[in-house]
Amino acid sequence: MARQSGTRVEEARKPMAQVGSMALTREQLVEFYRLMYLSRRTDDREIVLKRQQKIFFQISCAGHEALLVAAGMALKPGYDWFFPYYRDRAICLALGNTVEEQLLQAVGAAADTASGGRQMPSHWASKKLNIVSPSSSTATQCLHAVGCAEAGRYFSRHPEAAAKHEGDYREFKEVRFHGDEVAYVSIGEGSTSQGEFWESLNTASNGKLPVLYVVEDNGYAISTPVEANTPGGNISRLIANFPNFHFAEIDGTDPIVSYNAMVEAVAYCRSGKGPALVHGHVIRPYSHSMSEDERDYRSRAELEADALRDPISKMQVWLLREGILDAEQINALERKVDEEVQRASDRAVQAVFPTVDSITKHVYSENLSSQDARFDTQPMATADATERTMADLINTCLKDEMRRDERVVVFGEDVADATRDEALRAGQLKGKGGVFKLTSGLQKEFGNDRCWNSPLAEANITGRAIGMAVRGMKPVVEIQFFDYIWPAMHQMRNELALVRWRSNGEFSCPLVMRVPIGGYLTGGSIYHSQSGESIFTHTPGVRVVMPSNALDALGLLRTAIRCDDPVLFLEHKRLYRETFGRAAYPGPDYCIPFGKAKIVRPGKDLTVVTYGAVVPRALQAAQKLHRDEGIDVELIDLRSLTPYDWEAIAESVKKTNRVIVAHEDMLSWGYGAEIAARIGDELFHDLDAPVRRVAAMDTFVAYQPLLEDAILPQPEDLYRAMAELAAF
Ligand SMILES: Cc1ncc(C[n+]2csc(CCOP(=O)(O)OP(=O)(O)O)c2C)c(N)n1
Repeated sequence: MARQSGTRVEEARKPMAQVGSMALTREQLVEFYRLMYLSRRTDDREIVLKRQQKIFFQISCAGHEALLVAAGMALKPGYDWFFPYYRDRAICLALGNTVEEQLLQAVGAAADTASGGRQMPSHWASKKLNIVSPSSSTATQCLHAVGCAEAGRYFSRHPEAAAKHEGDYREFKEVRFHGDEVAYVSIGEGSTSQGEFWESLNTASNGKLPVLYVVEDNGYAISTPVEANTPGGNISRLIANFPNFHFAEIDGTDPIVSYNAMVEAVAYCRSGKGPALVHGHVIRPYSHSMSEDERDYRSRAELEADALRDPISKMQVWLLREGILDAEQINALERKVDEEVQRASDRAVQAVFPTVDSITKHVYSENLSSQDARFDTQPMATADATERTMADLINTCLKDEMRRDERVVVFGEDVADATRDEALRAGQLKGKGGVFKLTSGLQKEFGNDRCWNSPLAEANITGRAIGMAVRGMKPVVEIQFFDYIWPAMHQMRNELALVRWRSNGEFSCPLVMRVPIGGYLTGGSIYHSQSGESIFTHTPGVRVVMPSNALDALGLLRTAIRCDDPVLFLEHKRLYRETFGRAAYPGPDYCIPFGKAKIVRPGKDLTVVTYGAVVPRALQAAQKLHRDEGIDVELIDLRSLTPYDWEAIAESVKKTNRVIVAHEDMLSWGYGAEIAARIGDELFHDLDAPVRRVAAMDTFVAYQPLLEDAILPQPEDLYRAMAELAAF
C-alpha cells in the first residue's frame, strides 16, 4: 500500500464498509483480510510441521480469525493490555506479533520471546505488546485481566506510586499506564463454565472496570457441545443482568460486524463506563487440536454447515463482490503471505534450542533474591520498648510498608475497617480490620483504594492480585483461613508460581499472600485448624515462610513485601497473641532474609528442626528434658520453609549426630519427609541414630479437645521422642 500513487492512496483510504458509525477504509479491509489469511496459513504451516515432527503440539485459531483481527484492529498494542487464550493467533498477529515469533515457540526455540521454549505453541506473550504470558488453564486469565485493569486505574489515581525506587522490587518493575487503557481478555464458551470467569464478571461489573471480554463461541469445548456446558446454550442470556456492562452478541465470522462490535465495545470501556463483553459465534473447522479428530463426535452435516460460514472464504467473496480486490490481487496477496510464512518457517526450524543449564533460570527472581544481604538487618532500639504480640507487629509492619510504598494495597475477606465508611470516617465506628484484626486501621489511615474488602472468593483475591502484580503493584492479600485456601489453589499453583518461569523472566508477579494457619485452638476443628505447608513448598516459584514469634513475623513480612518473588506468608493463629515470643518494635526497616534459621536454644546432644507453633512446644520439652535428664537439645527454628537453611541443619547435625524433624502438619508426605530424606542422604556418616520425625496423626483435626490434643504433636510427644533418641 505504501507504494501507491497519490490518487490510489486516497481511494484506498476511502471508507468502504460502513456499519453504524464505524467505517473501514479499503486499505484497512485489505489488511484485515491479509491478517486473517496470515493467521490461517500459519496454522496450516504448523500442521505440516507437526506432521513432520518438527513441532510437538498444534492448536489452531481457524474459524476465529474475523472476530480476533477485528479486536486487534480496535485495540492498541503496547498501550492496552492483553490476556488472550490459545485460539488467539490472529489478534496477536494483528497486534504486531510476527509469524516467526509464533513459530519459534512452536519449535521450542531458545529465541522464543514468549517463553524460551518452555510453553506449548499458541501461549502468546510479548512484553513489548503488553500480551501477558498465559497458562493452559481455562479461565484463570479472566481474573488477571480484572487485576490488570484495576492496576491501570490505581496508577492513574496514584501516579507517584509508579516511580522507580532503589533497594526493593520496584527497582525491577517498570510501570506504564494510560488513563483510558483497556484490558482485553478472551475465552472459549466452554470455559465460561469455570468459576473464575464468573468471579471476574463480579469484580469487573462492581468496579466498572475497563475490561473487554471476548467470548469465542465455536459451539464446542473439545467434544462437549455448548448446551452441555451452558444452560440454555447461550452465555449471553445468562450474563445479561450484570450491571454496568456493555453486551454484544454477534456473528463472529463476519469481519465487518465483528469490527463494528469491537470498536463500540472498546469505546465503552475507554470512556470509563464499565466493562464490555462481545460474544462472537464462530466455527472450529480444524478439530480441537491435532491431538484428536472431531469427526469422532460431530456429524458430517454439522461440519458441512460450519464450513459454509468459514470467515476466510466469506471475506474473500465479499472483497471480490464489493470490488475491493479482484482475483489477481487476492492471489498476489495470498502468495505474499505464503512466502512470508515459508520464510518464517525456514528460519524457525533452524533455530537453536535452549540449553539444559537454562532450566532453573527464572524460577525465582534473578534480580533480587529474598536471601539478599540487604535484608539482613539488626533491630533498632526505639523509644517504645513495650513487648508486643505477633498480631500487633504484623499490623505495624503493614502500616510501615504502606506508608513507605504506595504500590502496596491490602485486600481480602473482611480486611477493611468498614466498607460503608461514612460512620467510620465520622469516628463513630471502631472498624473490623480482619477476623483476627491484623489489618485493623489500614483502611482508615490509607483510604478505601488501598485497603478494601474483596468478594468472598479466594480465586478472585489471588487472580486479581496476580494481575496487579504483573503491572508493578504490590498486593498483600489475606486468605481468611488456610483451610479455605483451596479455591485459590489453581491460581497459586498454575499462575502465581509460574508467571516468571513460563515467560522466561519477561513477566513476574511478586506479591504476598498472608494466611492464618494451624490448630492448637481448642475447638478449632477440621476447618479452622488445617496445616498443609508442604503442598506449597512442593511448588517451585513461590517462597514459603512461617514465623514462630513477633520479631521474626515482622522482619520476614517486611522482606516478603520488599522482595521480588511471590511469598506465601503463613501466620500461626495460635501464636498471634501468645506471651511467647513477644518483642519490642525493631524500627521501620527491620528485615530478615529468607533461608536463615534461628538457633532458639543451643545444645550438644541432639538437634530438633522445626518451625511455627511447634517451636514453643519443642522449647518447653527441651527445657524440661534438660532439667530432668541433663540432655542438651539444640532447637532450630527454620522460619522460612522455601528456601530453608540447610547449612544450619547440617552444622547442627554434624555436632549432635542425632536429629528430630518436628512439625504440626500430618506426618506422611509432610515437610519433615524432605528434610529427613536429605539428612539421611547427605549426612549419613554423621548420624549416630535414625532420623526421627514428630508430627500430627495422618488425619484432620477434630473438634473435641481430647481428640485435638491426641492428633497434634504435644510437648510430651516431643519430650518422649527427644529422650528416646538421646538414649539410642
Ligand atoms: C482448568 C482446565 N481444565 C481443563 C483443561 C483442558 N482443556 C483444554 S481446552 C478445553 C476446552 C475449552 O473449550 P472452550 O472454552 O469452548 O474453548 P475452545 O477450545 O472451544 O476454543 C479443555 C477442557 C484446561 N486446559 N484447563
